[in-house]
Amino acid sequence: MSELSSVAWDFDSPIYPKTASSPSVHNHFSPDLQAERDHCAYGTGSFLQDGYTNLTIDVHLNWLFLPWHRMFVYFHEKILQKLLGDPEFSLHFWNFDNSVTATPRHGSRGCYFKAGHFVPPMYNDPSKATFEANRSIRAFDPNRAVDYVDYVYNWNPLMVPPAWPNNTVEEQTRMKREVMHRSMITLANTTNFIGKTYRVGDAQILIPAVGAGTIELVPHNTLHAWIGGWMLQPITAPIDPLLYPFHANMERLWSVWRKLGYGNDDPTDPDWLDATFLFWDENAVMRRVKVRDFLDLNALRYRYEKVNDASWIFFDNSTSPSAP
Ligand SMILES: [Cu+2]
Repeated sequence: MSELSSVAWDFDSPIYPKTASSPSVHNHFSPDLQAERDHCAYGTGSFLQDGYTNLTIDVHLNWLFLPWHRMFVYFHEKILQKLLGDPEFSLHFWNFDNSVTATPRHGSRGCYFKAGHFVPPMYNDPSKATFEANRSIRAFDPNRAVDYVDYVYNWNPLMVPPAWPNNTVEEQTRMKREVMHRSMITLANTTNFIGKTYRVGDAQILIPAVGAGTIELVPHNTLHAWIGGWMLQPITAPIDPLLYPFHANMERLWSVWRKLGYGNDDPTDPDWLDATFLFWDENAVMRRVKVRDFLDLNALRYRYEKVNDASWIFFDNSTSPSAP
């Protein structure tokens, strides 16, 4: 996968074929619709667990979040490869966490100019099939950088936001770096990072701060809220093409976390490793896949373009306004 930051993007490379959609009706096509059904089936608590009449299943707010969404993105990518007739096609990732200063500057005020802090232009251009009108106004305003620091932040008492009183660009940026640092490092031992255990017989977890892993809670949940529109609800989020590069970056962040050290490693609990899901593959064959089959990125033939994660990895809690 390659980086999809607003500075590195090639404007002329549509992920979706331009002919596949009619902007006046829908700006997405069938893989999204199938994805919507998959996500709805597993992601809204609409199914009962086997053998129970009162327990539902959900892949959010628990330890299934990261592996299930990796499967989801994987099959989506496979289906697009098939439709495009291009086995080399790969989804981009939108590394919204990239707070390195970008050139050129963005916006009429020329103020928020961090590389990953904007909805990538291809997804904000009404002439592209990757555009979606049903988003919050925030996602269209070049003067408003992505914000994964909002009131939702307070859902987890461990993650009370740092106080940066003057709200300058650099303070905003430092706050975002600190958020990433907390979600990926400070608070991110295996249990906290992957999310709460969730086994057959367990009640669906409904309170984000109770079950979600650190990056599911922030920035994932908060960015869904920031983008708004279809992205506000699991049942509709797959309609917005932005979901896929967004989640591709979530999966990338998981792989970054694994490499950070600190004893970071995936759970070894068989209830997690053998959790099994059904997905349609690129040949319209229903596949039964396990979490354990989606942990080795080499086996999946995934490789991520190297990008700059250093700004939040080495966040040092300094308050110097001149820090990068
Ligand atoms: Cu989801």
